[in-house]
Amino acid sequence: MKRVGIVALTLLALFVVGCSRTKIIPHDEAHMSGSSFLQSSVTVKAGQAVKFIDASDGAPHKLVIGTNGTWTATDGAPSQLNNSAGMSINPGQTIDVVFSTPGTYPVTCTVHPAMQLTVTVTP
Ligand SMILES: [Cu+2]
Repeated sequence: MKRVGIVALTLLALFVVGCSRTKIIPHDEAHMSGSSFLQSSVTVKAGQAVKFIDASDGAPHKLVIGTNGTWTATDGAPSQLNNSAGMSINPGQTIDVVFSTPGTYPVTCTVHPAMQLTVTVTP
């Protein structure tokens, strides 16, 4: 019985260490640093919001639907991102953007053209 307890404790310790080392990003969050997205893709269901999160030590971004810093008009994309001016997001800010139409949407930043994120919207 003592042995089982030791094994359980060891497994629990490994689990805690593993969790603290792995930074798990929720599937609906798009994190940004000063000049990049911290992940390449994000997935939500139609009608759900993607949380765009600019780190507190990040930079102002202007996000648009498109690639290489250039907006591409895209049917079904959220209006905040589907225009040439883009959506401004500042350090420390989080903005929810609802994607209502299933599809695959590239998101880039007009300030930092290398920034690229793929938003997948499932039915
Ligand atoms: Cu940017």
